[in-house]
Amino acid sequence: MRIAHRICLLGFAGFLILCGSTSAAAKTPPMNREVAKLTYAPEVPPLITRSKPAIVEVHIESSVNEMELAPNLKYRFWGFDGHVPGPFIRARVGDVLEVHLTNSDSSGMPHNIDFHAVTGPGGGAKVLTGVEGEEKVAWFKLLHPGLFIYHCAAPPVMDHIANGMYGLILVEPKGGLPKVDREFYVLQSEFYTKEPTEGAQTLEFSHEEGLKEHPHFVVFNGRVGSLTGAGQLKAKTGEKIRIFFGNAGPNLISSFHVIGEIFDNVYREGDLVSVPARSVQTTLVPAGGATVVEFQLEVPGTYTLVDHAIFRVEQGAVGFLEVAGDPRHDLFVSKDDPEPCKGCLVHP
Ligand SMILES: [Cu+2]
Repeated sequence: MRIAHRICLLGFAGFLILCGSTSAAAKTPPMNREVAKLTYAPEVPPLITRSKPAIVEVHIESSVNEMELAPNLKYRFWGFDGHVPGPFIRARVGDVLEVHLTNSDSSGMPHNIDFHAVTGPGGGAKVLTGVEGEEKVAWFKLLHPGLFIYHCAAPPVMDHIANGMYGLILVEPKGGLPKVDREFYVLQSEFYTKEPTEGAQTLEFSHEEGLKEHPHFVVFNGRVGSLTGAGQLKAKTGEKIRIFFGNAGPNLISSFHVIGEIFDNVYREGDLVSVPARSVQTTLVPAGGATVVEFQLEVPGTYTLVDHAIFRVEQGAVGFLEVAGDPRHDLFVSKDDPEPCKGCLVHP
């Protein structure tokens, strides 16, 4: 068994050998190899232009980093590549994902990755668990197109997710996705913290609050304000945009909505095979799920991304898309100037 296993790994390195045993091994044509271009939210890697499947090499590091969770409040995030959410991975159906996961967490915790895009035990977690200083390598053939969450699944899994170990992997369908003008990576998640002591500048994780499903923060892209101010998304009228939206949970379902827009296409639950839903106001995204939405921009101004379970806006689930362009008085006009919306979190 051990010898067969080694032969299989050698096969993946050059000639992909699909194996159960050496005698049953079957060869497929050689696959090209490429190193995945990883990006961090809200950036998305470029469209795949090749026509043949490839071995897609992905290098990811797990670590613990103190970063800002809310203005003037820090948190010890457990994350991938020092980012929360982790890198966006873009591949295509039929590709082989070659994962190199290095544990750089000096606290001594083991980490791994469960890719929801991977077919096999634990979504890969069972073969990727590594301790400090260790690099684990595994190969997974991507059988299903879609937009998928990945997350650490080392025990206790809920703590590893709650502390920031997640991201998105896009498996493009055969033939790829239609070109749009801009793509964005937005991921929602919650954070559960203890009541801060007076003057504390660092918040501490609370497993108990997680059990009660009482988050203190519900955020986009890992912190309060990631998509506001300098972080707001930008586009122009006339453009078609696509948002890859994930919900890492760990507990809540998201009611994803963009104030002032109607989604032209919703690839519900990240399903890139079925015909998308058309003309949708708000779409549900389960914990551990994702969606892809597309819409055309007609009227300039500020649009607001929210979880329409609207109290969550006060917990951080809000972001802006600033759209530049000439007014469209044929579509949106008033005899009065816009009223300032003082103290309003959703209409800047
Ligand atoms: Cu972990």
